[in-house]
Amino acid sequence: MITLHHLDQSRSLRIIWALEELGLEYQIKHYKRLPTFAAPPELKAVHPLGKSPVLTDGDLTIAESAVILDYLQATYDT
Ligand SMILES: N[C@@H](CCC(=O)N[C@@H](CS)C(=O)NCC(=O)O)C(=O)O
Repeated sequence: MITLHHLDQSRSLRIIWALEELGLEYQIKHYKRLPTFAAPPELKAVHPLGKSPVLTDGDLTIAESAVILDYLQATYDT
């Protein structure tokens, strides 16, 4: 199962767009920004810098929006 670690008001929206365009099944783990607009500390459990987006696909974990988009296209775009 694909899981997108999605932060409010972030470039993670690009990944949702790609997942929808590719017609993939996925789940979203949603993180709300703190009042300071920083990401919440829970995001550090999936990314050492606490940044979003992060995508997991089975045992694979990928950070960086451009790399995630490349991965989705290379793996799932027929
Ligand atoms: N180069 C990274 C940038 C990741 C990044 O800076 N994400 C921002 C949201 S667009 C973030 O997580 N900000 C929260 C924070 O730094 O506390 C990418 O394209 O994925």
